[in-house]
Amino acid sequence: MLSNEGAALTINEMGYVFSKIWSFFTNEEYKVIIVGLDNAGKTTILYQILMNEVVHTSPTIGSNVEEVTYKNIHFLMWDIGGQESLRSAWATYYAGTHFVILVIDSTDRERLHVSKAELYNMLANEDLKPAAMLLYANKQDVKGSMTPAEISQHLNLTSIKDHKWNIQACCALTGEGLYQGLEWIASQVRR
Ligand code: G3D
Ligand code: MG
Repeated sequence: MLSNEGAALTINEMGYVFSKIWSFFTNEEYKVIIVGLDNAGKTTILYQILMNEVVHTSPTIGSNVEEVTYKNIHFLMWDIGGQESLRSAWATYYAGTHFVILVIDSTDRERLHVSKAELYNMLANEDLKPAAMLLYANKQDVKGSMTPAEISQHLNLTSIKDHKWNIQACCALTGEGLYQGLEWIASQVRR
């Protein structure tokens, strides 16, 4: 889906579309983990997706971990690239994960290698073997931000053969592109 296409939806239309997409999930429990560097836009994305819905959050797991349950979907979200000591702890959340959403700050060229290292760490983890990877190239509204193609090249995504993956341009502030990413996830569920 390497593109910026797609007219922006209004907030209400987006809420409708999301509820349609998530209705695919209603018969089974799905676990989605959302990771990315601090400041990548994870929280903004999740709340944009779940807007107008009652959201249950449990802030108890840890300071940089957020847990959200929406219908039958369990979202677990944390910052990568923080304290090294926490990394082994994150891996304990991997079991049973169906989807990993890796949020990239497309303006942050300096730290793209950190996201890359974490991506390949996750891909190598046995517990994430069945998981599909959605990458959001966020902050596309910022002038000079890296394109999905550029990020894809830096991360060497085409070398990934043992996981389904997709990179989607987005802007979490407006919601543009978020729907297309979720649509890809839904298409994986329907398979
Ligand atoms: P995190 O949860 O990954 O740490 P946040 O990231 O969701 O808290 O977002 C970090 C900052 O980036 C926020 O700015 C947020 O508004 C901004 N941001 C998120 N998505 C976008 C985007 O698509 N475009 C732009 N321009 N900014 C975005 P503040 O100023 O609140 O810290
Ligand atoms: Mg956050």
